[in-house]
Amino acid sequence: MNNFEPKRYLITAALPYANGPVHIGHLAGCYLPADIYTRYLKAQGKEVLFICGSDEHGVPITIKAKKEGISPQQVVDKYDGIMKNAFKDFGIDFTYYGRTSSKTHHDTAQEFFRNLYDKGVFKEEITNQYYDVEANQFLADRYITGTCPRCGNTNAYGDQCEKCGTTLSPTDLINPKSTLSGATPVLKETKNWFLPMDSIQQSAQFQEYIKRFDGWKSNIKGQCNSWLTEGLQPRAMTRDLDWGVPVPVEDAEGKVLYVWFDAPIGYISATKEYLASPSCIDHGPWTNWWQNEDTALIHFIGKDNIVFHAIIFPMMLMTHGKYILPTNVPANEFLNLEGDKISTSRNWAVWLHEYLVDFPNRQDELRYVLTSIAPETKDSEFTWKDYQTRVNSELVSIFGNFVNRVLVLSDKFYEGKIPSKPNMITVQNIFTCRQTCFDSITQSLHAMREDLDAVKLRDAQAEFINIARAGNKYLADTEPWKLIKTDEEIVKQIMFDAIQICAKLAIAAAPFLPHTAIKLKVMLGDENLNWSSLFNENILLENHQLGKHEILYKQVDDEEIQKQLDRLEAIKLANSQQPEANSLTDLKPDINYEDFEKIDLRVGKILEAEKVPKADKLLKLTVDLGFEKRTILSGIAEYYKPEELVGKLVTVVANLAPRKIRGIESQGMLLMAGNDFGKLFNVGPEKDIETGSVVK
Ligand code: B3M
Ligand code: ZN
Repeated sequence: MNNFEPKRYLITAALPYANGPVHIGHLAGCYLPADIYTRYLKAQGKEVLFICGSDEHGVPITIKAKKEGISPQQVVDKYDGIMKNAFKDFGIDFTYYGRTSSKTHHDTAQEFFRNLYDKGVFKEEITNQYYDVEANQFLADRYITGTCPRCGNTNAYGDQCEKCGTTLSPTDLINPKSTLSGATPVLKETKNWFLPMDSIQQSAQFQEYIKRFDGWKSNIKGQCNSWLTEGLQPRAMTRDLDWGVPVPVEDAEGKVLYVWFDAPIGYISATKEYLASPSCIDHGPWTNWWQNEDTALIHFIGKDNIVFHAIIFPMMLMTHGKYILPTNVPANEFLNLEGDKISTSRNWAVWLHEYLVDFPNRQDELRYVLTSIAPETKDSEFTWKDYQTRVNSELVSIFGNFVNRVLVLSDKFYEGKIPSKPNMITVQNIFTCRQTCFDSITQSLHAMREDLDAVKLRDAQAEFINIARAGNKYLADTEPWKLIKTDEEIVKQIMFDAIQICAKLAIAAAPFLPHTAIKLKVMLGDENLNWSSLFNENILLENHQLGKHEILYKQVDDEEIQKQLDRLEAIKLANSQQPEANSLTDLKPDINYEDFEKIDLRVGKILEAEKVPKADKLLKLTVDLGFEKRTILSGIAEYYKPEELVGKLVTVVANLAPRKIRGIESQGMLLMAGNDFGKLFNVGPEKDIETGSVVK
């Protein structure tokens, strides 16, 4: 791959499952880096397609449909639009966003399968799969739960134990249960088509291909090498499922393509769709993009998708024979949120659409912070405090402040016109400051470019901020606002320089902070500033009229952050009261009597109940404990209407330390019983007994 000068770049970002909205983990892990890199390539005038789309097949979709009581098609129709809008709002500038439910996709995926089938690539195998007799269907791995043979977690899935992280196969589970009916599944024979990954691994072509890993990021190399060392196993490319692309061969009724077979082909079908669409002009035939060695194919993904993009998809492409193989797979690790894994089902996330409600027009602030902490080599963590610090002390105080100072002074001194430069002799007085500033900027620009080329976007963005830093230092060292009284000529030079630095910032901001870049270009009076002049000494010329200026970034204040923290605290509380599926036999470790005695349980009576604004799951209750009244927040809004609760006797943990949630102090907790099917029931005394009575 060394010295490879691609003619065109095909950038892909993992097709997100259309089963939920987009959160900051998605953005930081995959879509933002892909967008920055694509914008960088385009800025240089390269020919680029940036392809993505909704992954509308697979078990995650069917699970969501079951949960919401709607059809899989309704699920994907709903989320396809939501996801597309969220990406657009944050400036993720896909050339084309497709859907794997499209006809082109079904045709393309089926043709691809048929091609390998006709070549005799697949091994047909009869295996025993779990079957739910009551639900009358084969069970996907995710539809089977049971006890993990490694750690004893009774809630492990057929493909993985989420407690200890072990990869499992459904038959490994002790005491397996179907999540569809609760029945114990039986093994039943079924025929499927397997990709012989074991023998492909041995092929000369694959061995040649994996040499590319050497130039890739260490996290990918590491994961792939460990798969390869263990030895790859044949993997079924078809599944017994009723949602997906039908298997296009005889004797395959009730079977669909494995979602990881069809999804990456989605990149191909989306490319085809785009190139055939009226909005596309002049990008040549799709085969140029997929079947021509002049193309660089780069897959941006999260770490859970590595094996599929770096090993399985390339094996499919190579056995087909006509396709190019990935040039690079810059995968990121995971982003955590406030000390915990991001989780859609536990609502532990910052959702993009919700962020925009609380921080309207502040997309670039989030882009900036997520790039600063991108999990490029290891997992990283988003916290709201850190968000505040980075926005305030970097975007506001360094970048925004520099631009603002320059434009305010230009207005004041020259009515917004770029001053003419004085002769070189006059400039001698500020020679060193100036030299230091421009040396430092040139160095940062070079480093930024190298980092962008290497997809080290955190470092690249840090270099971008260094440019503004150097500009600030130049102003602080020369103090033009003082000099103007004594040395007007020198001030002209300083301000001329400072405006050039603003222009460099406007150009260099474009990949990272696209909304800001446009705004700043308008403020500088030239919307056409472009990458090719980034290294020029003089970008905007004497007498050029600058535009109107405004503040680039607002301070993030403490209340805004507290509001977000309160929201997460409320989610934590609601989650702590959610019944855990299949936790019936999952006992906590023993405690002794003294531990139990520490808990003061009392009978209380609910006097008032109301919803907590903007917290779907929470109710605010006033509870009479006999000796006093308490305010208690409880995460039971999904199970009880406020009016049903008034007058009910409840059991209260009366000595639980108060917690502040959504600005309200909660002074205790109600006991609730939860079952497997997601219901909650109040645990109160059987007969009317006076409030305040001790429960033990
Ligand atoms: N939909 C998994 C995911 O969303 C899967 C990616 C497909 S990329 C071809 O993480
Ligand atoms: Zn386990």
